[in-house]
Amino acid sequence: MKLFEDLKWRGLLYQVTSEDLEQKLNDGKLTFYLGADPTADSLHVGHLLAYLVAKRLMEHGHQPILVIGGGTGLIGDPSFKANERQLLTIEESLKNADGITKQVRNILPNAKIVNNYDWLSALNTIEFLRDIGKNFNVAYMMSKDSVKSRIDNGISFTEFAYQILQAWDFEHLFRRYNCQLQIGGQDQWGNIVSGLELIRKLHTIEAEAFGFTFPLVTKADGTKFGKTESGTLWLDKEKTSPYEFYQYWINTADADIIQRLKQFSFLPKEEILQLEKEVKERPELRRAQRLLAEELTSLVHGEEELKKALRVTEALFSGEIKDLDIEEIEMGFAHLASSVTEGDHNLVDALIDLELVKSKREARELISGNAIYVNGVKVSDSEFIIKKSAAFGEKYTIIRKGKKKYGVIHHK
Ligand code: 629
Repeated sequence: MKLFEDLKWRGLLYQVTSEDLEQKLNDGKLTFYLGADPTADSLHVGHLLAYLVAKRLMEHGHQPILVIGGGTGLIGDPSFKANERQLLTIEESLKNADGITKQVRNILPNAKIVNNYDWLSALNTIEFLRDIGKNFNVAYMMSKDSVKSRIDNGISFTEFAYQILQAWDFEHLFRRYNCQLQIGGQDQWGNIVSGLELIRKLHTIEAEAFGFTFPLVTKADGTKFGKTESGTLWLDKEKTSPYEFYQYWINTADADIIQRLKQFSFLPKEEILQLEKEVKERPELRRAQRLLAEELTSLVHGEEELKKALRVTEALFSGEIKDLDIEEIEMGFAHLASSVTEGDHNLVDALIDLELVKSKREARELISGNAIYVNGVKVSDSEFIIKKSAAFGEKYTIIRKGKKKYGVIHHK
């Protein structure tokens, strides 16, 4: 299938700056760019979608430039943000830029990566106001949807000027690398258009430059995509373990899974249509969810981590956790209800501490009723003592109540 048609079918085209883009995209060979500001030390799944769109373009022969916003990150993009941002220190920004550069390189190993701090920090004030600022009309800048709400509620000159910097980036990349296309999520439309207009003013009105945006990812139940109980779904495995990452995708609702496969997976259309049938006929198999979870966990974390995530998933499902190693235990249980103890601990008290039972009596009943497992082994003695020496890595004792309820004892 042609690229433009494929992007459209996958729901990855929201706005395009010109009808001519269809032909350009289908022909291949454009140099295009995508930017991300180092506002945190890791990317999240919202960014992932953007880099996957870049990957699709690459696979059709287009050349990517991935901009790390070391400069713009120090200013703060106000687009669709309700409040003024807290400024990052230079150190934070550099550290964050380092972290996200590694992640970007991991997702798109062959892409060119540049940092806009390199050219934005060289810009002097007179040049900025005379040569660049003259091309921007304030009333027009204020009318953009992305900043409109902030005009009444408060916006600093710093954030207001952000769109000029992003516009200048596009012009800079156009001039230096003949970069003709910028892509981004729908929140970036205003910034992308500013760049095109600047290019036309500084070059010629016919200058061939384009932009397109992809839509915000939504869920059928109206809750926010990319959020878990513990917060944002990060790409950094220290912040979101590969197991949690895998679980997020495997738990995608049937109502959302086909859309998610279209946007996030590289499976061809025919296979996705086949899966659509399967989801309708045999939803209990969750094959579509499994395929997506495996593809993305392997892409972001690699085959080894995917294997561990699968082992942990299987162990938690079957209750057979005896053979997991300490790393896998941490992956699967670190984010669960836990209590800390020094040395050994009585099982009945542990059940109460973990709020798995309401009373000692309930605890004893469950134990004698064979409903309690310690580290994957059934315990029927209500005097049972949990020993630090028998814990996983002498650190974690995993307690299970019934089939699915877990708690963790951390031994100090
Ligand atoms: C300089 C900076 C540029 C071009 C872009 C940028 C960053 C841009 C931005 N992007 C978001 C971010 O950094 O703020 N001003 O978190 C984010 N982006 C990916 C998608 C996005 C967008 O990195 O475009 O829509 C999320 O899906 O919010 O010269």
